[in-house]
Amino acid sequence: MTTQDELKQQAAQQAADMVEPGMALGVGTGSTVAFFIDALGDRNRQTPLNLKAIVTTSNRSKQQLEQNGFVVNELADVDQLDLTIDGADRVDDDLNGIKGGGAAHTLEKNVAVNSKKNLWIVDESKLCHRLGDFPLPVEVLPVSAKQNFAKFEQAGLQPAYRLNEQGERLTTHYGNWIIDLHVDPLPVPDGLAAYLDATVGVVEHGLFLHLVDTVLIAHADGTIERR
Ligand code: ABF
Repeated sequence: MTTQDELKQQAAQQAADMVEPGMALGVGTGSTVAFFIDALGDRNRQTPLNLKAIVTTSNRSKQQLEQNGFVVNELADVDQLDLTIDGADRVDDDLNGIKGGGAAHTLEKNVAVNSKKNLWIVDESKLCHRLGDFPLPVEVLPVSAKQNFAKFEQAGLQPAYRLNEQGERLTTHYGNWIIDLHVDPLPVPDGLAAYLDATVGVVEHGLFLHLVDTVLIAHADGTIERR
């Protein structure tokens, strides 16, 4: 039987094969991306890819890239990325997704929008027809979190602060808090995204709409589907 990790690994391997020499590459975060980084390292050791730049979205990925012999750049050092490879928490039928289960979606979105192409690698457990069964993460400034929370509550978005292992509000890399919204299904993702984009105090939300070009999906039967 193919385990979920083996499925992720197969999709990650295919993604590594899609990286072209000399690219400026974005690399995301998560357990699937971890397999991708090792596969990319193997490929680079066999035949150097001479990547122009590599930007990543977490310290964990950065460390793993460096262990694989890559030099990691900051987004600020790069004009534009050619391709970004990342995972996702949910992907719907239109290739829209939710990210931010690891509270890193602000940097993930900044990397994604500054990349000519975006590729996600997921196993089939991430697929859904409509977004909503995974809570929607919203990173907010602590200074106005109370008012934002109340506004989300009034709008029927069922907000909840994300907590850390100590039961305190989880603080993001940028010193902000995460409010998870619970609306299943999300009736109009574009409308909700526009509402959140227009809400002062919201730093970034985890709706990634019309951003991804290709998704590699590892199915339980061992096939990799490309959408
Ligand atoms: C989340 O986890 C995402 O933003 C990330 O890309 C995703 C995928 O992780 P995994 O591959 O472990 O499911 O935080």
